[in-house]
Amino acid sequence: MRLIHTADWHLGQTLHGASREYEHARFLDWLLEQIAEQAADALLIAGDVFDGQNPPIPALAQFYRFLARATLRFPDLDIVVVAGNHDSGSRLEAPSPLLNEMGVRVIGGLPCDGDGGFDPERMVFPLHDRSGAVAARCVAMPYIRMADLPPVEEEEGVDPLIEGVRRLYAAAAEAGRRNLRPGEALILTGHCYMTGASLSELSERKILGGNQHALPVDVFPEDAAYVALGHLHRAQAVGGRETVRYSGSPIPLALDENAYAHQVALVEFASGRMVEHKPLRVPRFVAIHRLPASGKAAAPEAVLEELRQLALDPALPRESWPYLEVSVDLAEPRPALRDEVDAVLAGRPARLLKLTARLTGSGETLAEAAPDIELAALAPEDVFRRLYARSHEGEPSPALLAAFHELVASVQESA
Ligand SMILES: [Mn+2]
Repeated sequence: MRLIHTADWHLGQTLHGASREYEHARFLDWLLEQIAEQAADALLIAGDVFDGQNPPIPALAQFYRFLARATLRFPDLDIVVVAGNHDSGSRLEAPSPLLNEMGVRVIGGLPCDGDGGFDPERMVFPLHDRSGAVAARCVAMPYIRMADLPPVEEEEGVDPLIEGVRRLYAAAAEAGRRNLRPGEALILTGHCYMTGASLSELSERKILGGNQHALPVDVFPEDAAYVALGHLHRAQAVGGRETVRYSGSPIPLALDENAYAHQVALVEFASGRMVEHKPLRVPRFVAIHRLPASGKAAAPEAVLEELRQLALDPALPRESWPYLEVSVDLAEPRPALRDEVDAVLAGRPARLLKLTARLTGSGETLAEAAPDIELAALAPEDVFRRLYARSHEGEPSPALLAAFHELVASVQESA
């Protein structure tokens, strides 16, 4: 049995104002081809299908169009989807009556029995191999919210939050085991933050009580043949267990994720065990260029020159023009910097997403720079010079000082 594990699509995302719809469309086309080429029997989507609780209409259309194409083209493909912290679990689950008929299982929140208690049986789904035989039982655990956790009695050295998650996984895995026949693999999903994992600061929101509540890998029972995780955008195994993995996101969701090897995971099982794990690299449909390419901060002239020299492909259609992030160190004011960058890019096939000017002054506030001086004892020009030194190096130019005095005079006149 071969499954494709993916997560963190974040359909509907915008990156510094740029729509990702084109990249997502290309990824979903590519994924359909991979399902065919790799002869996958199952597809697991481990949360954060959408970027927000109320996804934009094109994102909803994209998801359902994908499911329709996948189920039409691969009628025997088992598809399991769980909600992540970005998704609205109930919104994701709402079309379940239709999706179930198509062989798509969606778990948005912990399933309950008639009395409102946790009913893990309802989150266990069979995964079939090519012959149609059950090869695995997938325990589809979605993102766990604080309110989902069972009450845990106070005990020395026991973190009630981690213990609560552990008990939920234990109950869920037990439900999986009750269904398991010899030779079948026990597969779990999860959307959570694990200890010892590396993350991007910008786009992976800390979840479930924050970073201090990262989960230890032993919340997942040892007899799980595979744990398909979502939430972190960098593909990685967790806690030294090769069978507990984040698939990572298929596209970079922040500029600093540019260097990640974005992929989906092809995982093969035989006789109830994982026998192979293979990353399938997702092609990059839109390039990201971060300048300076050296990663070292540089002055505006150097960065503008690098931007001038940047090789760009004029044959690219607009939707695949590369994204640019430009960072400049500013030792003195340069109010026209944005215009200068725009001028270098005018008529060229690239999209500037982010321009960062880092001021190289002392960074000290007035109180830090002169703790013993009363503000009233300073002349306006002294205050101005200290403000200048906070942001910039050297002395303000005579023209800037003259403009400042003109401004002071006009304020005093009107007062
Ligand atoms: Mn997430």
